[in-house]
Amino acid sequence: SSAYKKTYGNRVSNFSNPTAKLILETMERKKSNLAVSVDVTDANDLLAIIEAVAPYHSHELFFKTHIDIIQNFDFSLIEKLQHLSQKYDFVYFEDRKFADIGNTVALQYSSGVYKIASWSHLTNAHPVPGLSIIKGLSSVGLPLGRGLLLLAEMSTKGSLAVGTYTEEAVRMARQNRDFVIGFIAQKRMDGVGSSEEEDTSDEDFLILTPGIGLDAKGDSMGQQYRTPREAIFGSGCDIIIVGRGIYGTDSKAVDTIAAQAERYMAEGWAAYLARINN
Ligand code: 5FU
Repeated sequence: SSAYKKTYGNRVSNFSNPTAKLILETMERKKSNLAVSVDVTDANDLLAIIEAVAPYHSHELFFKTHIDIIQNFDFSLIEKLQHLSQKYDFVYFEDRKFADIGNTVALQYSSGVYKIASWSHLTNAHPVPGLSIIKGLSSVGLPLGRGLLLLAEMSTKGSLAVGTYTEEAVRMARQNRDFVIGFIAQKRMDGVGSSEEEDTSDEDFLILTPGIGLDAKGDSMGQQYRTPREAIFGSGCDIIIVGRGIYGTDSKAVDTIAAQAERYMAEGWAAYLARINN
């Protein structure tokens, strides 16, 4: 009954949250488990990369943003982003990594310059403040049908999110299944941190995993890469997050970016097919 062996489509009914359902349905329809992380500082580059990738292959499931690194931001960018997501049928994941008390994160999520809850289907949070952070974010996100991931692990060398910290993150999620739809993690979390009496065999969480690269092992600042196959087949993650592996470190031609996206998309999907057919 483990979600590891199930198709994405057959897992839709494991979730009540509309964003989780949307993600799984989109994966099944597009035959893709690729999230493209676009960490550029110019709004025009962000739009150009989405336009480079989305129309040709339209396999991308997510575009993951760090909206606070855009230097020429104004809210018209959000209107353009929303237009693109409707046109090309993909989902936004603002990688905000909230980490404060419930009251503060509710304001950071709803308000300020970026009004993240108004446009981003999915966002994430560090579990370090405890349940307060889920209370705060769900007060804003749940009525809008948004979803949340907890950072149960990180991809960087020496990450402190290990052991009992990871187990507590999973317990926090288990108590809030209506809003917490999964984790940023390096592996499946089935049964992690559950007591012997607890039956978690039907439990399902989406595992989005960063730190994916086919050509590099890491960067000079502690990032560590593994292949889509290691992540999806080997470790049971559901969605690969790829940034510099696709758009490079210096500006690349549109067709190069599109070809790289296609390459990661194909590797990720092949690893998923190997997993469910194994
Ligand atoms: F939570 C995490 C993590 O543990 N590792 C990450 O790399 C998030 N990330 C993000 O994924 C990071 O902020 C980047 O936006 C992205 C990875 O980008 P890369 O260019 O593929 O290394």
